[in-house]
Amino acid sequence: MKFSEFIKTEYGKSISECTNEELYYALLTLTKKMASGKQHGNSKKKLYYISAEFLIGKLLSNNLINLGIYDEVKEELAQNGKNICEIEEFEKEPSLGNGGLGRLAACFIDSIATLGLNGDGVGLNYHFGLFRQVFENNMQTTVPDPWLTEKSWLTKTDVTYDIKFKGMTVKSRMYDIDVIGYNNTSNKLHLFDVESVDESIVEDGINFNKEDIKKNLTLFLYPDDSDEAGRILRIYQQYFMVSSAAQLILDECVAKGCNLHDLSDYVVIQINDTHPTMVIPELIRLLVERGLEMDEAIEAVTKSCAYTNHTILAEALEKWPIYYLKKAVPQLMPIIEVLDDKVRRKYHNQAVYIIDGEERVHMAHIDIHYSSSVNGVASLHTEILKNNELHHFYEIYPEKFNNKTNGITFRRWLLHCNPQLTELITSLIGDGFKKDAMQLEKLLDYKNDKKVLKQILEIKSAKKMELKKALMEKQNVTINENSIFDIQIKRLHEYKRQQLNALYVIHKYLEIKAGKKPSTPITVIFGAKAAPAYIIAQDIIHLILCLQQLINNDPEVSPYLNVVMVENYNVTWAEKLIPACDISEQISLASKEASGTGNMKFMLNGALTLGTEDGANVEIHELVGDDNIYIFGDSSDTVVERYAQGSYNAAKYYNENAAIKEAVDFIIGEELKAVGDKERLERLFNELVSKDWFMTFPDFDEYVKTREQAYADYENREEWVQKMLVNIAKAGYFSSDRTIEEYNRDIWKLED
Ligand code: HBZ
Repeated sequence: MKFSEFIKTEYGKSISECTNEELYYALLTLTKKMASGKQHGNSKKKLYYISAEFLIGKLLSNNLINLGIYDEVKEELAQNGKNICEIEEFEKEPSLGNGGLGRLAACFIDSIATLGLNGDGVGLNYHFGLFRQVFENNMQTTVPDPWLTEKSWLTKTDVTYDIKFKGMTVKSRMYDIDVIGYNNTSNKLHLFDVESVDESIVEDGINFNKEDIKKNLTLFLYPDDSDEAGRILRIYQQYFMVSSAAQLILDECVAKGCNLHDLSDYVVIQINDTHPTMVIPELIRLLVERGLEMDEAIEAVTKSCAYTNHTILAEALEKWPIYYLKKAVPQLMPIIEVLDDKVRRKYHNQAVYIIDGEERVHMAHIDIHYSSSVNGVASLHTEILKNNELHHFYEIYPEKFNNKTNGITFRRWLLHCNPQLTELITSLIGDGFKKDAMQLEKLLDYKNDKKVLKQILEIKSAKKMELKKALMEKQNVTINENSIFDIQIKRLHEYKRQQLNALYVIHKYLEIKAGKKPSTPITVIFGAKAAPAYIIAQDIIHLILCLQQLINNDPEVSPYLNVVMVENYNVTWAEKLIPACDISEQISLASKEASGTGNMKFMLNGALTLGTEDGANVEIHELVGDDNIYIFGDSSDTVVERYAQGSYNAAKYYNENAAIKEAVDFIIGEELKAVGDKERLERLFNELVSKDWFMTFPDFDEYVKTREQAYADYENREEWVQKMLVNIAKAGYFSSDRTIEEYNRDIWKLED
C-alpha cells in the first residue's frame, strides 16, 4: 500500500493536510504494521542476545530503508511539499546505551534480522536512559534524557514475570521493538520494565532515592555507582534483566517442545560483556527448580551460553562483593558457591577462582568457566586476552577462545547516513554491495577515474556543508566548510586519549601564534560524554571547552584553527559527523581499545584513519596498506612491557621534551585560566605530569609528526581522494553481516 493511501484510510486526510508530527506517527504506525507481517517463522533453535545497552538510534529512516520503501515514501512526501528529514526531527533518540558496546548490540540485531536468523535482543527499558549532556561554564552537566513518548516504537506486551529480590517481589513487563531485517524477516528487541517505576522521584534533574528499588529500578542506565547504594542498584538492575530473560527463554523453548534436558538444542545466549552474567546462575537455579539435577543444569547452561569480552581494563571487569549479592539476590549465592567450588576442586590456581580472597565474585570468571565460547572483538584484542589478561583461562580452555572482529551495519552507517555516497557507489558497481559488502572492492577499478574521484570529493563537501548547517542550527557554532575536518567522537576515557588530541591542539595554537600557519585551515571536532563520577574525564572535557572558547575567539588563530565540541554526542550526531569527516582520530593507547567501531564507520565514509596499532585499527591498516592510513605510536607489546616493568616516568618526558612541556604548561597558563576553572585545570595538569597513566607523552612527538603528514598529504587533493576510495572499497570486511555470519558459523549454529 502506498503511504498516501494508508494516510487516507487510517486518518482520512491527504499527506499535504497533515502536520509533520502527524506524518511521523502515521509512518511509525505503517512501519509497525509492515513489520508484524514479517515476523520470523520461529525455527527450533533461537538466539538471545542479552545486553545492558542497545544504542539503537532513531528508527524511522532505518526501518523504511530496511522495508525497502524509503525512496518511495520520501518521494511521495516531497511531491506533497514535505521533507522526510523534518519529519524525523519528531523522533526522540532512544537513550538506551552509552558507547561502543551498546551500538554494537544495535548493529548486531540489525544484521541478525537481515540474515534471517532467529534471534532477539533482550535488555531493559530505561526511562531516562543515559544522561543528557549540557555544557555550562565550559563544563559538562547532566540532566535526565526522557525519550519515551506515549506512541512509540515500543509495543506493550502481555508478558509479565515475577522477579524475586530479598524481601520483595517486583513485576517485570516486556515491551517489544521490531527489528526489521534489510529485505528480510523481522525479529524483536525485548525491553523489560518494572511496573512500579516512578519517574517523579527524580529531584534536581538527577538525584533520587537509590534504595527505593520498586520506583527506581529502570530509571537510569548505569546509575551513579560512586556509593554503595548505587552499586547495589546495578545488581538489582542486572538481575531484573536476566531473571526476566531467563524466564522468557524457558517459556519460549518449552512452548516449542524443549524438555529442558535438551535446552542447548533450543537456546543459545550471547552474554554481552559481564552485565548479563547472572543469567548463568539464574538459569541453573530455575532448571533445578524445575527438576533437573544440579550437574545436569550446569552442563545444559554451559552449553547454551557464550560470552563476549569488550575490555582488558581491569577496573572495567565487574567484581561484586558477596555482601551486595546477598543483600539483593541471596538466592543466587548458593549456586555461585557451587560453581566456585567446582572450579576450586579442579584447578588449583587462585587466578581462576570465581570468589576471591576478598569475598568478591568475579563475573567474567563465571562466564568463562560456564560458557562454551569466549570471544574478543578484534584480532589483537583476542590475542591479548589469550596471551595476557585471560591467559590462565586460555590454558584451561583453549578451545573456547575465539575472535570475532566487530562490524557495523551498512544500512545505518552508509545507506542511511550517506545516501549521496550510496547512490554514487550504486551507479558504479550496482547494488549488490548492500547485501554483500565485500563487493565494495569493485570500486578499486575506479582509482584512476578522474570523474569518479571528483564526485567523491563533491560528496564529502556536501556532507561538510550539511554538518556546518546542523552545528549552526543546534549549537549556534560556525565552522569553515573548506577546512580539514579532524574528528574524535567516542566516550570520554583517558585510555582513548582525547587529552593527547587536546595537547596537539595547544601545540598547533602556539605554532600559529608564533606565525606558522597551516596551508588549509583545520577544524578539530570532539564529541564525548564523561561518566559523572569520572572526575579526570570531566576535566578533559573542561580543557577542550576552554580551548574552544579561547581559540575560536582569537582573531589571530581562528582563521586557521577551530575547535568544536558537540553537545550531547549521540547516534544522531554521529550520523552527521562521520560522513563529513576527513581525518578519523583513533588514538587510544595501543592494547587498550578492544576494537573500536567508529573507526570502521569513518573508513566506510571515506575518512582516513590517524591511529595507533590498536583494536581494529590493526585490521584496517592491513586492509588498506601503509599508504592509506596514518599510523603512529608505541606498539601494544611495548606498552604491555612498560606496564609490566612499572618503569614509565611521565615527569621525565615532561622535563626532557620541550614541546611536551610547553603544551602541558599551557593547561595551567594565564590564557586558559582566564576562561576556565583553576582547580580542574590544575588537577588535569598534575595528573599528566605525575602519572599520565595512559602514556600520552611517549607517543606525543610521533603523533604530531604523523598528523602533520596527514595534513600535508591532504593538500594533494588527487592523491587524497584516491586514499579515500581505497578506504571505502576495503571497508566491506567490517560489515556486521560478516561478523554475525561468523558468530553463527562458530558459536550459535542457527538455521537460516
Ligand atoms: O565495546 C567497547 C570497547 O571499548 C570498544 O573497543 C569496542 O569496539 C566496543 C564493542 O565491542 N566497550 C564499551 O563500550 N564498554 C562500555 O561501555 C562499558 C560500560 C559499562 C561497563 C563496562 C563497559 O561497566
